[in-house]
Amino acid sequence: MGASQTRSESVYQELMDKTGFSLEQIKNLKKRFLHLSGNEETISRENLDAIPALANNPIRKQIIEAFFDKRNQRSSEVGHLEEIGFEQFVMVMSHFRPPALRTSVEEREVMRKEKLQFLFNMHDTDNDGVITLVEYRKVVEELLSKSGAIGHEAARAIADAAMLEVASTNVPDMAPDDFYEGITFEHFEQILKGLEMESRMHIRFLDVDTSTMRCGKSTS
Ligand SMILES: [Ca+2]
Repeated sequence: MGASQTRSESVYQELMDKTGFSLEQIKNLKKRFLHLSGNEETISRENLDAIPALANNPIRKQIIEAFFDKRNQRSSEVGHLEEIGFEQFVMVMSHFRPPALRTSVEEREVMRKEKLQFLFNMHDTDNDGVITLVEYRKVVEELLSKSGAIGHEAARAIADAAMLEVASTNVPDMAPDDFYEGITFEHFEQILKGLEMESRMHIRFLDVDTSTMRCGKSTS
């Protein structure tokens, strides 16, 4: 018992170093993880699919897939996992961690980039570094078809028009018959420049309100 306690504490320490979460936050995430997995070692897509708060999220599929995307494990591996363990779960969750109060400008910039990369990966499903029109259409169609009020063709037209606008903003001198390959990460950064991503990207559907996570210690 004592030995396993020590082991989990050292695993936690490693996770704290890697993610910037406090011990208390990691322990909270552990509770959440066990709840989601039904006290199992790993979480599957079905486990996340069963979260009621996610049921009506228009990009539920993308959010769930992001948990199994190896690119979100802060390593250079690509591909998809069938199931994720606690450490992998924490690594994904760390993308939603808001900056602590005493975060330097440089650190904020790094966090912002990481969060944007996470969002970019959600759209760039084949990991070729470009969000193509086809990939973009898929997201928009899913977003709009969820409401039921709009047909497939209309959704596609909206996606195409939005993409055209992105293309004309990013490549202003593009000739009419030029082919726009899609949104690169640099373009993506430009598009979302005005957005304060580093503190905005919250996650509430797991009952883990990361916006309050910045106050690591409870005051009571
Ligand atoms: Ca792509």
